[in-house]
Amino acid sequence: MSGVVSAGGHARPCTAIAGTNIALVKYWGKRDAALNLPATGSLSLTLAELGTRTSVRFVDGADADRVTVAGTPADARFRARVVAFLDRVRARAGIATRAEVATENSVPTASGLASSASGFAALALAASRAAGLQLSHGELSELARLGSGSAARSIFGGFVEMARGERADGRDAVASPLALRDDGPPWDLRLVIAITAAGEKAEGSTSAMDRTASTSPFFPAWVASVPADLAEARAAVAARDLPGLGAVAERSALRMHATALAADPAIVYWNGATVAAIHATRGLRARGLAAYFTIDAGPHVKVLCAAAKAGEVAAALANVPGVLRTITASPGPGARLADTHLFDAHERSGHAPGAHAGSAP
Ligand code: 2P0
Repeated sequence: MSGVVSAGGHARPCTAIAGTNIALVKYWGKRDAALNLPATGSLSLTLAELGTRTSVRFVDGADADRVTVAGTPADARFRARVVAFLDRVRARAGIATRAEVATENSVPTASGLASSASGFAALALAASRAAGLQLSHGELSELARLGSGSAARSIFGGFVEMARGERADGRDAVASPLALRDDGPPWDLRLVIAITAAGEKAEGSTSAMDRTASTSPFFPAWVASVPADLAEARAAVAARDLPGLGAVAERSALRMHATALAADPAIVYWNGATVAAIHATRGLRARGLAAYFTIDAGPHVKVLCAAAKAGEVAAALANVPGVLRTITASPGPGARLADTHLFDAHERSGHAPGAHAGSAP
């Protein structure tokens, strides 16, 4: 296919925005590494404020892919991941043209929250469109999954369920949005994130989940436990039942970390402030405030609560020794196209806009 490249050599740029997502029923472990197929399903909430904007254009005659992050050339590891992903898009579109990719994260620098979920969701949408492909949401989710398992969920907004799938080719390992009952009360939720350390996480999820699967004696029990958690979480979302959803979320996060702690060598993502924030959240609950924590592959603690209680939760977490700051995020939409291309901004100003920074996809 050659129609994507104009006579001037630069194809029409496509830009996509995606929010990151936080799993309330966790994904931890793969059933196939090559196709990045999860060992279990998962269930998440897509966020509005924390995400990625990515612009892609295919450039006729270019001899290599060019990848920038916040206006600066990407490091070799990140670039290799993006190039491998572009290769999949090119193969699907039947083109060989190299691309320019400009990406930036709306995540505070050094917060450790820069996300491959929003990164590969935005890249899947922007790169496929720039290559002339019109993929369905399900196809985009499948494509995003090949970049990062959690990215499959960020194609959709709000509550999202990722299917484990049964097929060897992964066509059914895709996410889909969870519907809320139309006749229910408004469900205005927030996620208050307690930042408990600066900088990158200790070990990336991919290697940590692989080691958990191959060495943790608890891994089979973890995998067996997830379908019941998914069913319970799905029902709690449908019923807008915050205590019900929160109870599953805490259980899922603790079981995920328990199975990782039992790997050899052990995977310990928590620090002292992580544990203190867990206790603070339980303390809020003992005083009647419905707040529920989850923890990902890092030391930060993310607390789900009603929007009206987010200020109180943030204040309580900010008082926990070792908590550096809090960020309050709202539920957000799925991946979407945008009109403002990063190339234009970077070419005009010579540098990235200061409001966006980050170091991961
Ligand atoms: C999740 N995490 O469900 C879980 C919980 C972290 C803890 O998905 O190897 O970057 O690229 O598929 O998606 C982070 O792992 O891993 C993750 P890969 P990914 O959100």
